[in-house]
Amino acid sequence: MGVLNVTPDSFSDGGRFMDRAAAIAHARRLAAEGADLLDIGGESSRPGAAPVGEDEELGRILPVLQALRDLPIPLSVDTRRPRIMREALAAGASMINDIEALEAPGALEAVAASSCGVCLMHKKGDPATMQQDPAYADVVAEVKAYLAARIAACEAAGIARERIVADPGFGFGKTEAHNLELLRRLAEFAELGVPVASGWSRKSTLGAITGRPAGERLAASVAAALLSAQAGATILRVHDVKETRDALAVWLALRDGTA
Ligand code: PT1
Repeated sequence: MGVLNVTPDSFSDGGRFMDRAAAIAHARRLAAEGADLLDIGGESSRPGAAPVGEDEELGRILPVLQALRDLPIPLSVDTRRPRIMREALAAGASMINDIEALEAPGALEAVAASSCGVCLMHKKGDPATMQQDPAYADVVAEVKAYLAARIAACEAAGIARERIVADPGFGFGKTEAHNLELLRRLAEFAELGVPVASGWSRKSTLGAITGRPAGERLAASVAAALLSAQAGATILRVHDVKETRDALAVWLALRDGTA
């Protein structure tokens, strides 16, 4: 899953893709580099990010979504808002990626009314404050129980299990130790019975490990993506599609004896 930020304040792209044409061109490049899926976001959710108005978010996402409908890969929209979900689905989105796991009033209904896929992500708190001393007794147990409950809520709302992906939400209300514990035990999330997604790309825990700023976390991001895949994640949310695919190709050649 290639990341397409259509935000002026995104944590690593620094607004370079605010320009609509640039965002569209970048999406085409990610697709050409081998992305199986693109995730279009109009509101940054990195730590400390402020919420964006609904009309502003819609105005960022919809034109890009419409311009990319001819791509041969499905498009996901990263949003917490039911109105944006409905408009994005009407404009051809195939998946909703929600860092709030459809908790907003009306979100379950918006997704249930279509046949799209949905990514349910765990977070503790809101992006503006979520890194202020997050605490868990057992981070894996708590995140897993939350995702299981959200999967059950989806099924009760008429969203079939086959449409659902679960994501532990690396960096969302988690310390470096929490993020590492979740990655170390990521294989346990298979017990949820749905595909697992993982997003480590350029995140601050990789900065803490390597001592590098967001723009220099490529190798660390590829390593985290590969480790996620080896632990069973089948959707990797990444900025650097080409490099991640190469790393996966080496592992898959070894695993499957295809080279
Ligand atoms: C993610 C994800 C996402 N991450 C899904 N959607 C972001 N499903 C946005 C940092 O610590 O992992 N899964 N949508 C980006 N969010 C963050 C969070 C970016 C933390 C940066 C950090 O640097």
